[in-house]
Amino acid sequence: MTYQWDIMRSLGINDHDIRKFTDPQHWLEYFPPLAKEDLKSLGVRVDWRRSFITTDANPYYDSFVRWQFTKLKERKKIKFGKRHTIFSPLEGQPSMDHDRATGEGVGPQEYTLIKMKVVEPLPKSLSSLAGHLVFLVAATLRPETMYGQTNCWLHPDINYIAFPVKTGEVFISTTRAALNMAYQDFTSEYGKTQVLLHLKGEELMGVALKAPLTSYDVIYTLPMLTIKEDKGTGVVTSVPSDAPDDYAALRDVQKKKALRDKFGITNEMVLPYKPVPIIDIPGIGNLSAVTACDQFKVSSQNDKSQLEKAKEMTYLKGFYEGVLLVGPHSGKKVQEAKKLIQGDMVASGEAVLYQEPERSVTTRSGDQCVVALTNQWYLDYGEPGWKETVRNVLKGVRTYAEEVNNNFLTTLDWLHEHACSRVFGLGTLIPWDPKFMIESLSDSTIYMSYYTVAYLLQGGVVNGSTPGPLGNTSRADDSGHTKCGDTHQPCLVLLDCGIATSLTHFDLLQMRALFTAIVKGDLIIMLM
Ligand code: ANZ
Repeated sequence: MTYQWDIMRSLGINDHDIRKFTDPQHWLEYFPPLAKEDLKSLGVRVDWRRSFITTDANPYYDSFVRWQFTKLKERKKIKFGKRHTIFSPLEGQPSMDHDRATGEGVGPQEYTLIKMKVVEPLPKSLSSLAGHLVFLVAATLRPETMYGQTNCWLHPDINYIAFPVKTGEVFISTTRAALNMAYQDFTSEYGKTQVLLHLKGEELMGVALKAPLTSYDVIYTLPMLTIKEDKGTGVVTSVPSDAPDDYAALRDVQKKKALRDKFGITNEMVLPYKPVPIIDIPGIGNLSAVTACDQFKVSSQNDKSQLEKAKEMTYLKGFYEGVLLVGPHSGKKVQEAKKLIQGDMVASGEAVLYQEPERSVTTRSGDQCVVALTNQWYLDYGEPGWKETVRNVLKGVRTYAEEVNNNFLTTLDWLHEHACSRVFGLGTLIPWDPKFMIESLSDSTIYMSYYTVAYLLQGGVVNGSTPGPLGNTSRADDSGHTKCGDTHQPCLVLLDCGIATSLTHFDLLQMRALFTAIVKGDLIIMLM
């Protein structure tokens, strides 16, 4: 492991001086002049008068960002509430892209957790939980297929835990999934799970379960060797009619007596269970996984390459063209039925919604992130009206390549709520709630525009400690308020005084549309 201290030493800084970096401000004073010298020695041509620090160490920039956020707040673009966010338990705050060592761009993935109730009397391995309602909770992206469940998969070598949730019920999942749930208000103490039992998958084989919607009265836990420990809950519900993985694995257990014997699985737990037709896919039929596995001659659950082909054939077509054959939503397209069935199961208490990072996210401090429900200020980028405004602005923007324009449009489509507050770090405090800081990607959305006038305000003094050519009218005083006493003032001053110059510069940068938007105080981020 390389410590920060080692990195600082490798830069040629002695131990005595390294200590000074415990004060975050020291970073701001130490590195900028060195970076400038390095860039100069590379021959980079830079207008150094436009250099500035982007934290509250620089009152000009600080008031610029406070102005921006006050404007957004006034226009009701910033809201407060509990939101799902990628979160570091170690740091106790959301982990944004630039905080991450791995997992840049990774967001939360929602799963439906299917509550598969362990039939009483509880099996021996769970006997200490007698008196509780115990559930194996399976993470699925396909709630509409629950009519076709034939069994539940567990990996014999994975470790699971049993833990209580707020409702008094007991859930069984991997520790990793339980931690995510604990940060999503599942457990009585936020972020904490109380472990009632540690269980290896093999101890849970052949357990009888009652699962929602399936036509089988009782289904059983069976071994699957391809379950991933770092995905979902490690508990997987099996729908062999529509999931090639499930069909291949069920066939394995049905064909291989030795496999059943190894895990104490009796014939009754497996042999009577057949894939149930629940979804018709035009051109493939009503047992799409069976058809696909046959067509690609999938030999077993480990036949990865053929399974991939089988899944490719069924999944996409299933989603867009599949039609449900059973239940109250029979006749509806899968696309439409998915949400309805999910909603029905959540309302009846048979399922709960759960989220986890789409892929592994680790912070720079080495922590594995979870998805947490946290109270935070967030930018409501998903708001349709706001998106429409930006689409309209975009129509007037001439991008050099068509591709750039398309990228903006695609981004607009997926952009949604974006956490913009954090608990610690360097930056600008949220003007109306200074116990939070503005997250440093959120405050960088329109900061490029500051370059156009930075030299007028600061004249190249990076922390703004001496007034620039415009005088010090827009500087904040010690209390953090501008001298004019109005948080809007700095930018008005900035625009009023700098307008002629900045317009030229915006033209130069072909960013006129952006500038127009700033003057109106409208959303800019999507144009960046
Ligand atoms: C029922 C079902 C029916 C599923 C169906 C798929 C198709 P992707 O799309 O790759 O994210 N799953 C869940 N957790 C798993 C784990 N830890 N290891 C292996 N498989 C796991 O896969 C999501 C699907 O993978 C989930 O949806 C689950 O199977 C399975 F026709 O549930 B599905």
